[in-house]
Amino acid sequence: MKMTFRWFGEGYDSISLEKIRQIPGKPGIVSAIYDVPVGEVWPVEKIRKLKDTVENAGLELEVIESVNVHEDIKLGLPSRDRYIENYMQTLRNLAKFGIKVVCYNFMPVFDWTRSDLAKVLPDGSTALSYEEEKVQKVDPDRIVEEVEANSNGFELPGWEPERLKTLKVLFEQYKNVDEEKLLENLGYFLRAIIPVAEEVDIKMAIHPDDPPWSIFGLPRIVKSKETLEKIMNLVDSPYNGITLCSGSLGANPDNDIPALIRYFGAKGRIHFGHVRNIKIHSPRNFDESSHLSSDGSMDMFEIMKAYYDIDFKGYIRPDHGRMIWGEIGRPGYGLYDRALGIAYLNGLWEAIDKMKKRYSFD
Ligand code: DNO
Ligand code: MN
Repeated sequence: MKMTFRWFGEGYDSISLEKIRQIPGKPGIVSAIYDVPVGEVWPVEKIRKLKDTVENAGLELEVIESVNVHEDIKLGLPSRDRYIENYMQTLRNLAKFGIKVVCYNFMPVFDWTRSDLAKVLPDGSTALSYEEEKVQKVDPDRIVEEVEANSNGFELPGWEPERLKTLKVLFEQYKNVDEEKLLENLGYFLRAIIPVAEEVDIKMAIHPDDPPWSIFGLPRIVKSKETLEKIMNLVDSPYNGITLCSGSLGANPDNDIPALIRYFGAKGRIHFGHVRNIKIHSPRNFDESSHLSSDGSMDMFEIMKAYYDIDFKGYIRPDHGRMIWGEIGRPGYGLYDRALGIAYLNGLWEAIDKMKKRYSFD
């Protein structure tokens, strides 16, 4: 297991690499390039600059999260071929700089969705939170106005002001795309890019839908064991793999996270683990909690043990954290709570390792 930390890059993240370097165990960096429009090729010079910045700070960059997929690919429009070509070129460019894993998602229109980006928890910290009732109240035909009204003054990924203008058109286009069609479009994309991924030795790792059920009437295809299995079968290659996000999949209690890790891990399909906890209050209502098992609904020990038992050699990162100790910044991506998450996950790992090796516990 290689522990990592997500960093949004110079000018996009208020947390410096110098601070990240002081997190116990010195995690590797997970990052991306943000000033290239989705669908265009990531230029070699920009990748080199990112790689150099990270390495000059004494850190490693082997994981990209995310190379986003252009909406035309998800919609299956004729223009997708150009964007797929570009995606393949981006993979080739990334490979030149030693990138080993590329995380991506296939969620229509939005990345993760929450109804509150700064819910105040009883201890005074704030967390991302999801309430189904609030989300259901959003009328897809009034999506721009509704999203603006609900966003609490923050921006969610995919909710950028300039993109809001195109939302109505996108929603119209998705009326012709059901889950079957979306899966077909993912298959088309994977059949094109996986041979390139194999050639340049980059493992593709799809991130689950967050939350793992349909919102705003849009199709969702990465939400359970069955759907992941279908995706793995689209192209039977270890390069067609998964980012197993415990907080995303775990929002549906039917998803047994340790069992999923063991199942897809045994097949060599998990390349990246997002390990975080959430507190489920009632079906489809949850807050993101600290990483500690007793603060949420996930058994983090069992999750780490599953990774240990499959002899996981991929990358792990804590996922969203709360905002604590007065920190302000990008919701879900503060320094303190995620650094605590790393210390805790590393602690679990060390304990499991020593119990097994020294005392032969199972
Ligand atoms: C949520 C986060 C996501 C993730 C993207 C991957 O759990 O990990 O924002 O980065 O969906 O493409
Ligand atoms: Mn995640």
